[in-house]
Amino acid sequence: MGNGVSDQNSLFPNLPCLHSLHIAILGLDSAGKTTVLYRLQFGEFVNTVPTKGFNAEKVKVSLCGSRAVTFHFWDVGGQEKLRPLWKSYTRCTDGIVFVVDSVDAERMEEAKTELHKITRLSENQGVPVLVVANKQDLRNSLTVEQIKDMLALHELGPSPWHLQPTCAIIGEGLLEGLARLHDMILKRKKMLRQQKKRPLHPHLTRTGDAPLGAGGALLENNQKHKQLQHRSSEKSTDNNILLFYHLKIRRAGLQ
Ligand SMILES: Nc1nc2c(ncn2[C@@H]2O[C@H](COP(=O)(O)OP(=O)(O)O)[C@@H](O)[C@H]2O)c(=O)[nH]1
Ligand SMILES: [Mg+2]
Repeated sequence: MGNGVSDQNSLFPNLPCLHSLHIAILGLDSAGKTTVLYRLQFGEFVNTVPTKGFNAEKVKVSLCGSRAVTFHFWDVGGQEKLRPLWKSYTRCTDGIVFVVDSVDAERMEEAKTELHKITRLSENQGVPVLVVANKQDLRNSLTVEQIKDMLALHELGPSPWHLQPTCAIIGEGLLEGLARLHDMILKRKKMLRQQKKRPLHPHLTRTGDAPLGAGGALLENNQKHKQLQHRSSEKSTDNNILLFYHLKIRRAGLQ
């Protein structure tokens, strides 16, 4: 299997890469998040098991127009008890990929609630969102228009968004969606750079400067994580440390 991890990190594969884009992959359990991640990483279908913690992978993707972009994906478990932890993974994120199961009409309202909850957090205001309408290969999948209405995407507020129909099993629609997300991220970064040049009132903070240190909140959430999961594999411990330093370095780089 080919590995899409960036060359620049090949000597130190676990070191955070400042030039990669931090992307949180969220959505209800069984929507297809991990299938999306592995499809992008390996270029083929990988059978998944329900994600108890999260998967973190750096993947270099060739987008349309021969742009090669390194994404650092954080695919987080979508079970109800794990959702309070999502906000740890969206702190300082460049973008959110929110995956929905297009045949799961019954839980579309629940998906809507979670999507709006996470995008309304103050630190996520304005963060671009790629909504992935997955499992479009299935016969009774809802249409993109129906999903747009059911998720009330027009009410997402200041976050720019794009709704992409996909079939993660064969990878259809994923690169198009990522290209749109990348465009939205670049646009926002440009806007933030311009805002930074303008003087601010001394009592105001800029968007993205979370009042709590990212590391502090993360450690706080890690404790909840342990209580909730009653399970801590070596991989997830390594990944927690990796996420902690990744966010610390990103914040230092942003200041
Ligand atoms: N038919 C179909 N099944 C999919 C698709 N994407 C994922 N699945 C299946 O949906 C199930 C849940 O996928 P998974 O990636 O583990 O979901 P997660 O809980 O969101 O990470 C698995 O059985 C996948 O094979 C898709 O595009 N089409
Ligand atoms: Mg999963």
